[in-house]
Amino acid sequence: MKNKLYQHFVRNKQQGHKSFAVLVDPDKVDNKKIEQLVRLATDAKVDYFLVGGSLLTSNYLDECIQQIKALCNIPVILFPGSPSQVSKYADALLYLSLISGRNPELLIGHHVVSAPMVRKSGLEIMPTGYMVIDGGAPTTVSYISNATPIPSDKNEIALCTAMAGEMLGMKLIYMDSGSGAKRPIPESMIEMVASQVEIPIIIGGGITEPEKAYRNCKAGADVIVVGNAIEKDSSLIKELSSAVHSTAVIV
Ligand code: 1GP
Repeated sequence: MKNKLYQHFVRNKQQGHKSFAVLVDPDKVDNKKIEQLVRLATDAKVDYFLVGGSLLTSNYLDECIQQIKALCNIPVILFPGSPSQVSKYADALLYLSLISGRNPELLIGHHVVSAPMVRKSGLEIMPTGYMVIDGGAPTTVSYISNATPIPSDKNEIALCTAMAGEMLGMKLIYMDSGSGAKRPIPESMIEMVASQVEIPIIIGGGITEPEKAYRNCKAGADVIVVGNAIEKDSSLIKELSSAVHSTAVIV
């Protein structure tokens, strides 16, 4: 099985390098917007594009990825909201299991149904323990997943969930307060999880300021994901990316 990108994640973690990922929702872009986004992302040395959404209504996923790949070498990682969001044009797939919820379909059901298709895609598969954290108001992911998010002040629940995910063999932990969350994940929660989990940790949801991205990295995040804030103001890419990359960590 391919694991080139994952090795990259692990190496970065070992060396204390933090990464910045831009989330692209195919429903919210067109070829022109992608061209602009790719230009800004290349200039800002963005590490990854994540592509997907909790709910996609357009049929633009394949074309969107092909367009990004034609314009740059930034790896494209699928962040699928459903099994239909698998595209062979991407480099890798976050194979998400919603370990913070108790919805069997999102823990294993969808995976069983889509396994042959996922295998056939030839994508690099990254088994990811996906944890939704309460972001102050219902988000698309909390509604669609039909699963209760982890309360944002229950650091121990987050820690035990992430530990269980790691021991079950997940290769990444993605803690997400949902796209456009009112409140991003508190640093204290990131710090607690990072103190006892060795696999790379992705943090996203409601991050709008470079300072918050920086503090999250200091707390132990390995990859910061921003979507919504960049959709509103794409010039933020540069500041967010510099803030993440400026995090000096002694390892
Ligand atoms: C959502 O973590 C991602 O799943 C990014 O969230 O769109 O709020 O940046 P935002």
